[in-house]
Amino acid sequence: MKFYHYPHCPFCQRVRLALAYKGVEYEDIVVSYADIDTPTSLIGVKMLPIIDFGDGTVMAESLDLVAELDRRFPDPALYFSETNADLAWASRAIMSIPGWFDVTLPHYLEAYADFGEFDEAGTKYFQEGKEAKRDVTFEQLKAVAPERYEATIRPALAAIAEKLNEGFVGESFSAADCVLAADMFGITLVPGIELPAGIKNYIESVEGVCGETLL
Ligand SMILES: N[C@@H](CCC(=O)N[C@@H](CS)C(=O)NCC(=O)O)C(=O)O
Repeated sequence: MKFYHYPHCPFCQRVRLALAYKGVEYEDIVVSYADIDTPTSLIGVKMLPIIDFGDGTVMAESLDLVAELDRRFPDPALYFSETNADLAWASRAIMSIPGWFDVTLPHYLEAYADFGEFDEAGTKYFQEGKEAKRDVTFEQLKAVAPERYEATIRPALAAIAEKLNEGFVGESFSAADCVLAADMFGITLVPGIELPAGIKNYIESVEGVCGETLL
């Protein structure tokens, strides 16, 4: 089984946590962010994460992959009766916060500089693509990050921390936690901001349960 991923990518991190939780053995394939051919030859577009299960099944889409991993490797289970509503909530909770990516994106390059995806071409592809899409430079985004964090992200994270109340999304650890912790992780890379109480502990406890660190 082969796992193709970008180490910085929250969608890939969702799957990485699920793989680790289940103790599944796999070939770890870090793809350069500038490598168009590898993902395109597997699924027709440049998008990760992808798993080649080695039996003719090649799949993308993080939520589908987590579900498929649970089907193929049921023990320990990641899905319970309440998981679907929790997962639906978790999969939107972070990514729907206005400004989330503007604040986190510029910091991935330094944090993940040594993981293989941000080689020279990968760094250029990532930075130029994201800057062009937003019509703003990473330096400009970094300069306004603390202000934007205060305006939209800190209040949203505080509400999430209150909902978690020092526990997991549901009654016990589930797929929703792989998704929520992975999606949140990027904010821990942003200097000069203060995270609401409980957020860092939550991410660390998910990493601990899975036995995987996201950086
Ligand atoms: N809906 C997909 C989204 C995956 C996705 O957006 N991956 C990004 C990396 S974070 C990607 O491959 N981007 C390629 C590019 O922008 O060149 C999932 O949940 O897996």
